[in-house]
Amino acid sequence: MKLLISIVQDADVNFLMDALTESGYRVTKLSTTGGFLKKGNTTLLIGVEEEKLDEVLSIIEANCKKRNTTTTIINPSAESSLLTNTVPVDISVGGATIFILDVDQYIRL
Ligand code: 2BA
Repeated sequence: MKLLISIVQDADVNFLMDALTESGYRVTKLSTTGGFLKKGNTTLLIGVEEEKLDEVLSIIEANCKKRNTTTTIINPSAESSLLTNTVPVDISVGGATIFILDVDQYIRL
């Protein structure tokens, strides 16, 4: 068995969870925050048999979109004035960031 730790954008979560549960997969949703943008995102824990891994990855890919956003970062070469100290950068977020771990044991009591 594998455990997928899947970080997705909040806007994709409901569609993704519906698609996964309708296909018979069990999912746990955690509210999380990205370290770079400091904005909310969602982490899904999905335990899945190895032979179903590709199907789950396809469902995630089909439901998680790439989106562009802008943030500001500190410009280290700028003078200390607040206006010139930050620069805007364009960022592409998503579709999904997925960690796939081997599950040692899966117990439901
Ligand atoms: P955030 O950390 O808020 O990152 C949002 C987006 O900002 C990232 O999208 C990426 O495009 C950009 N970004 C992140 N760190 C950056 C950096 N040091 N320099 C320049 N750009 C940077 P995604 O790659 O799609 O990641 C979406 C979210 O997935 C992340 O939100 C974070 O919560 C999670 N994530 C991604 N990679 C991770 C990792 N290696 N470990 C833990 N969480 C990760």
